Amino acid sequence: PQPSVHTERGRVYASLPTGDTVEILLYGATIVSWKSNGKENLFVSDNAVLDGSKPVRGGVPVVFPAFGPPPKDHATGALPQHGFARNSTWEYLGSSSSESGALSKGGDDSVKLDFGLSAANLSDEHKKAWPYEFGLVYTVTLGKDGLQTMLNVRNQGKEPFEFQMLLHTYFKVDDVTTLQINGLGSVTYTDKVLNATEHTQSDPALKIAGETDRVYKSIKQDTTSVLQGGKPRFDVTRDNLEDTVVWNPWVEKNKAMADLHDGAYKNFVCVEVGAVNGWQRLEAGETFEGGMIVKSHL
Ligand code: TA6
Repeated sequence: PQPSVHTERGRVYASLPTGDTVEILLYGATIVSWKSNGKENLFVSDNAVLDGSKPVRGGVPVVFPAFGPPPKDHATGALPQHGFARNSTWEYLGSSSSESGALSKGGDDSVKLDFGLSAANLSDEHKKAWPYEFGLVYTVTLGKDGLQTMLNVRNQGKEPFEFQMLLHTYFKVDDVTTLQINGLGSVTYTDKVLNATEHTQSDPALKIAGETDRVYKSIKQDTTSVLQGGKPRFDVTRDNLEDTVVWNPWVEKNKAMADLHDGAYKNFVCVEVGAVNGWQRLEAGETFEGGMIVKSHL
């Protein structure tokens, strides 16, 4: 049997002969479901807004061209928090399953879905706020060994521009209080819960015991792992990206977010790979590509 892909009502669905599935909204090119052996890997809030009126609270929102609140004195300063990619409608460019992705030997054990966004797809407001000729191609590859996403950024104009990018992944977990995150030991991070002060993590493992919002930077080794109850659950490997954000809103922030249902914080942790430490500069005609490979252990 071959992988199957179909689109309906602004969503693209793909499945493998193994039964693994992925579902992507054209809105934000937001992956809203990735199932391995029938088990959901991604968290989407019960109160998530899915009609395109605001970014999805969950799945894998694409953050571009700025991470967080854009600095007022920067070219991205007039854009919304986390930029416009996650709240614009992308074009579905098609699929291929003969590709031999990094996850598999190609053939029918992987299916690659391509999505595109360019200045032409933007609202007038966003185009005015950031008037650069850019082109994004976002590739989601569902493989038997996991999920790979890559964002290709091209400067199609004559002016150089600066950007940040990040994949704001909400991983579904049984209990955030009994998980640990490995791979960030002795890495320097900005702690946004402690007034954006700089710290270096001494422990090899990070545990979530309260609101957590840390931007780990220039991480040497490329994989961050989430263990649930001491057992490996997700391995997130960065591809040409050096930074990883770990976020959990905990009780108070959860209550303050209308699109995050009560108690939701217990069932997700965001491990977000990106290039968010400073700005990537693209000269006219240049491209940048970065992404992740996620392995789900069941
Ligand atoms: O990635 C962490 C973060 O920047 C947090 O500071 C929090 O703002 C989170 O993103 C969610 O942002 P959003 O704009 O989706 O509500």
